[in-house]
Amino acid sequence: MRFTVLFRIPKTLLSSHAVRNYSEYVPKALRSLKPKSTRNTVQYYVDSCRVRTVAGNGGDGCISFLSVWCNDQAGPDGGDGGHGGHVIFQATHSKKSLNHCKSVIQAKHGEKGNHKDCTGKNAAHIVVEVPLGTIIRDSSGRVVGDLQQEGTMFVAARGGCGGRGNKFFLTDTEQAPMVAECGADGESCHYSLEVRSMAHLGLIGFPNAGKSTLLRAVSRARPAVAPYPFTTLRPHVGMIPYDDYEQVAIADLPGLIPGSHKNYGLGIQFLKHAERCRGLIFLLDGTNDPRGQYRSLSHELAHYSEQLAQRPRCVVLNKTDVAGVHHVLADLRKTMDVVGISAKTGSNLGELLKVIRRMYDEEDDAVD
Ligand SMILES: Nc1nc2c(ncn2[C@@H]2O[C@H](COP(=O)(O)OP(=O)(O)O)[C@@H](O)[C@H]2O)c(=O)[nH]1
Ligand SMILES: [Mg+2]
Repeated sequence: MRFTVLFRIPKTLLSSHAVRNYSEYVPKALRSLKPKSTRNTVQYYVDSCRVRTVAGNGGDGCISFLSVWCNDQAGPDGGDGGHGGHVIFQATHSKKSLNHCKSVIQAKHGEKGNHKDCTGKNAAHIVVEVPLGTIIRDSSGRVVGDLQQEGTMFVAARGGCGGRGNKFFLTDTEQAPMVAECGADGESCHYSLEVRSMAHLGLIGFPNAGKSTLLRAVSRARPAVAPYPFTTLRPHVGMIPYDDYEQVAIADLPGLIPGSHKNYGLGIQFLKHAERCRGLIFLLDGTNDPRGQYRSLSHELAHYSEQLAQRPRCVVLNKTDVAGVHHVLADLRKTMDVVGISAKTGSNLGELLKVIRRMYDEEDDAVD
C-alpha cells in the first residue's frame, strides 16, 4: 500500500543543512539602510557670553462702567493690569557652562485689566540657571553680580508694573472717572556673563603633563585622557574628600601652551578660571625638560596676571615611573621643593594629598 504525503515541508527546514554549506555559500553582509544623522553633535563649551534681557511690560488698566438690568449706571468696574515678568539669573551647581543661554531673553507681558473688576494675570518670571561662580557685568564692564552660592539670584531686568483701572480712581467727587493707567515698560539691559570655576586649587601644566590623569586618580572627576594635546577642552573640577569631612576642590585647567599669552593654541582663555583659586599646583612632565617647563609656565602666568603669579604654589613632578625621571627629580630638588609622583601608577599620591591639604589650610587661615 502506498501513502501520499499530504503536507508540505517548510522551506526553512529544507534549507537548514543542505544549503548552508559554508564552503560554497558565503553569507552576504547586511548594509545599514538608515542614513547617518546629519545633526552636528559637536558640543562647544561656552564660558562667557553677552545677553540682552528684556522684561515684560505691565498690562494696561481698564476703563469700564457696569450696567445691570435694574441699574444702568452701577459705577466704574475697570480692573488693574497684571505685572510684567522679570528676567532672573540663578546660580546652580547642576549647570557647568553657558551653552544654554540665548542671546535675547524675553519675559512675557502682564495681561490687561478687564471689566467687572477683573485684574489681569501677572506674567511668570523667567529664571535662567547659570553655573556657580558666574560673574555678571553691565554694558560698561562694571561687575554688578557675582553668583557664588547655590540658589543666589540676580534680577537682570525688572518687569513693568500693571496700570490701575478706573475703579481705582473712584472718589466722592469723581463718580465716573474716565481715566486708567497704562502698564509700565519692562527694563531692557545688556549684560556679559562669565563663568569662573569655583575651585580651591588649580592644576597648571602643559599638554600631556598628566593633569587629567592626576585629577582622575585623586577625585571622581572624569576628564578625557589621551597622549595628544588638547584632549581636555574645558576645565574640570574634582573634589578630594578628607577624613575630617573637609573637601578640597581641584580644577584641571587645560589649554596652556608656550606662547599662550600671544593667543597661541586655545590662548589663555581658561586661565581666568584660575583667578578664583587660592593656590596653584604646577604639574611638570618629568620626561620633558621639567626645569624649562617650570620657567615657561611662570612666564605665561606672569604675562597673564601679576596677581595670579603671586599666588601660593607647589611644584609637582609627574611620571616618576618612567626610567631616569628619579635622577631628574633629585636634580630639581637641589633648587626647589618638588613632590615626585606618578599619576598613572598612583605612587606617592598620599604625599601630594598631604601637601594639597596643607596649602588649603594655610590659605583658609589667611582668608579668615
Ligand atoms: N608613564 C606615565 N604616563 C603618564 C602619567 N600620567 C599621565 N601619563 C600619560 O600622559 C598622557 C597625557 O595625559 P593627560 O592626563 O591627558 O595629560 P593632560 O594633557 O595634562 O591632561 C596620557 O597618555 C597618560 O597616560 C604617569 O604618571 N606616568
Ligand atoms: Mg587633559
